[in-house]
Amino acid sequence: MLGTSYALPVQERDLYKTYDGYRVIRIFPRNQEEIQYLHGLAERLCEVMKSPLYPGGPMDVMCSTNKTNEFKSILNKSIETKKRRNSRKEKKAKMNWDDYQRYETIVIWMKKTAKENPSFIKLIKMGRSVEGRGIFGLKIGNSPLGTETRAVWIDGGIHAREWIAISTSTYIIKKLIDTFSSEQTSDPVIQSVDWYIAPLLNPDGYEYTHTNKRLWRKNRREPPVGDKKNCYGVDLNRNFGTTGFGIGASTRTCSEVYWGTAENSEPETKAAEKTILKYKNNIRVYITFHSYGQSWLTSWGYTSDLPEDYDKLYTLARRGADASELVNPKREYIVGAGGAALYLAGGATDDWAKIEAEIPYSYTVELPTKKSFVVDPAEIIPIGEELWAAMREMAIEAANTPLGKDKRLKEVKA
Ligand code: 0X9
Ligand code: ZN
Repeated sequence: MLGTSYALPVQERDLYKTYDGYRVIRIFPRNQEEIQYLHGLAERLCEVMKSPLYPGGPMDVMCSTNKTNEFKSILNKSIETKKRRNSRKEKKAKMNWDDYQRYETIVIWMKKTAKENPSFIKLIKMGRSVEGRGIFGLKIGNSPLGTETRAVWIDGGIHAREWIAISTSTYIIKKLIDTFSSEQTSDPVIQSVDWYIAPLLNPDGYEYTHTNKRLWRKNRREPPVGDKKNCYGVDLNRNFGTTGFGIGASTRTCSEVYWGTAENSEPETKAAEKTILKYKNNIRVYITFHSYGQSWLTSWGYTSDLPEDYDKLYTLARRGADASELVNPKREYIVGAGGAALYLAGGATDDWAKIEAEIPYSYTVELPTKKSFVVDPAEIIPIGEELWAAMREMAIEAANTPLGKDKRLKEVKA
């Protein structure tokens, strides 16, 4: 075939052409779109020496000296534009529950949602993280009893790697929006109370689990000056200033349960505390989503002693767990006191909410699975549905609980 009239002219041309002052540029296009684009560009300015046989394979382009820079600069510009377009696309990623969402997507959605439903949603700017990310909450509700309206608080994502806690919180926001915004899906029980939801209390840690280390737990506090180990991060669920601070926690910066330099030292802690304290008179039930374990943990967490009102706490938690198990009969939630049933851990939000914010019912809910922090995204909606059913029980109880501080407070603090 070599001797055909087809190939010959090309060979002749190559034989007589001198290539002084030419440069060969090697590029690795990643897909067909890039291969096509490079062909177009190279054929216009230079010459394609070798086309890639597969995406990711090498492509050689030969350019004369005066065209080399032009070729490179057009290529670089187009790479930059593509990067910008992709990052804009990422930022605008639409909220959904088919997969775990990044911080930016969640926040944009929360802001948009509040703007679109001003009659029953208010955006709460709670504060900023160590790295400066905004921490946001939503108040959802019509406050049917004005300042006397009871409320339920929900937070998620204080531990960065517990992604299901964040998706479950945003799923509950979505269900609340559906309930409040349409006659067809309205529910007088859900609508009898206000809902405060902060789905992502530790945004820096969460982003870090997406970009660097999937199983990161703490915030991203830089190591204290002089820390030889150079370890980042405070366990925010050991940083809340309350009875038992320091129990089941560590002074070592590298520890997963490092409590910080002092009680309430972290901006994420302060943001949560400040917001809860503002609404504490109305909040009757405090819930913090964690994973993993499939359990409802009641007070106390810092001691294995049970609180005096344990029966009351247990009964409501069991009602919540039962409601979830009705939605998914295969699931089994365990109910027990954190300190007695799991391990002792002081300085956590649940003890702080009951002791310092004087909220009558306080729970840490360890979401499914039983085995791992890494939960298949296909589980986001089923788990969301289970917890949504449990929230109705919380609303019933909250609506029937007197306002003001927990009657047991004196005994608790003694
Ligand atoms: O250790 C924790 O902070 C929680 N478990 S997790 O695996 N999600 O880290 C449990 C906290 C329970 N509450 C208290 N012990 N106060
Ligand atoms: Zn946790």
